[in-house]
Amino acid sequence: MKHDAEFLRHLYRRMTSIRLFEEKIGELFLGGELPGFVHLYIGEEAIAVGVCANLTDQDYITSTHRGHGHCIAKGAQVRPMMAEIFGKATGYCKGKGGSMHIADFSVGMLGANGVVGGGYNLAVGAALAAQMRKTGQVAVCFFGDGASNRGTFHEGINMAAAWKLPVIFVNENNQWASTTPYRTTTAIEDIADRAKAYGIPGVVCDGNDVFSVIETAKAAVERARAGDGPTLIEAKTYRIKGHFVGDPEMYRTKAEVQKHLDENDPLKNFANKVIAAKLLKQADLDAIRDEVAREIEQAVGEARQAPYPDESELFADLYVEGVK
Ligand SMILES: Cc1ncc(C[n+]2csc(CCOP(=O)(O)OP(=O)(O)O)c2C)c(N)n1
Repeated sequence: MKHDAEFLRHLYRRMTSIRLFEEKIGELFLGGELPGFVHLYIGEEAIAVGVCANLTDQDYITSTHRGHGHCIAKGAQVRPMMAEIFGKATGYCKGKGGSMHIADFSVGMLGANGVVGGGYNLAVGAALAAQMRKTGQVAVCFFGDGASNRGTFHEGINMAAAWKLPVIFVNENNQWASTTPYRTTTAIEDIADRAKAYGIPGVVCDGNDVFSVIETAKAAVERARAGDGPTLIEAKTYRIKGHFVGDPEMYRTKAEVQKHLDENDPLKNFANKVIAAKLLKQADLDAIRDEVAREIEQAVGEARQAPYPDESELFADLYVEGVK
């Protein structure tokens, strides 16, 4: 492992922020404090953090209905995220977007998306803009295994491949699309194999190992920046929590979930590796966790106190005004 301690701390801080943020959101939702629906990213932290470790604030990502982790990994702040999920005026979208529409353009996070498969062509469009402006930016599209069976997947990848756009398609294969297991909807073992049909590289990585994701995404980002076009990455992982908070999960056993949690938890994987390699100590990891937990508690406290958006704001921000 050739990463320095500062970088490793950064990775752990981001993964832990996602884990603790999501645990807190689950608790608040079940406590009746949050409106709407929430879909948690627990167990998939290594994918967003590993991919985004290769990006700058100028690069773009598009996200899914399970988007909190993508936001945090790209550098969005937990305070306006929390406020947004509470529906408060201090949130990223002034409380009018909620969990599935958090965006932070200042760090290139183009938005979570309630439409499954809705991110492909936003990413392709962002990549096309980058190519035309010759900025060297790349765009990453995160999407689920269920979303890979939508027509927009094929349209988006085909156009990106034909035009050699700087876009990376990152499939988070967590084995489930709502209540449907992957193998009952998809005949092939690896979604990455579909890349062949578009003449681009298709790579499988271990989505529970942040280092595997970092290496895989690094090659794809370099290829995109060099003008050689897109890559399809499939990060194999598992959806630890229900599809949404409150999902009774009648479609799988608790033992199956526990097995994955015991064997493949990306945070435990990370801790075991860095401690065994004597790069960080358990005390370093505990200190990061405490710091993150305090930050999230503070975000909850502030979000609870914050006002709801004013009625006069109801139709504000529906259309962009004053584009120069
Ligand atoms: C176009 C569209 N079809 C259906 C839905 C309902 N829906 C919401 S999430 C979901 C499953 C998505 O599964 P996957 O893409 O594997 O993502 P995961 O939830 O596993 O992260 C479905 C069918 C939707 N939101 N949008």
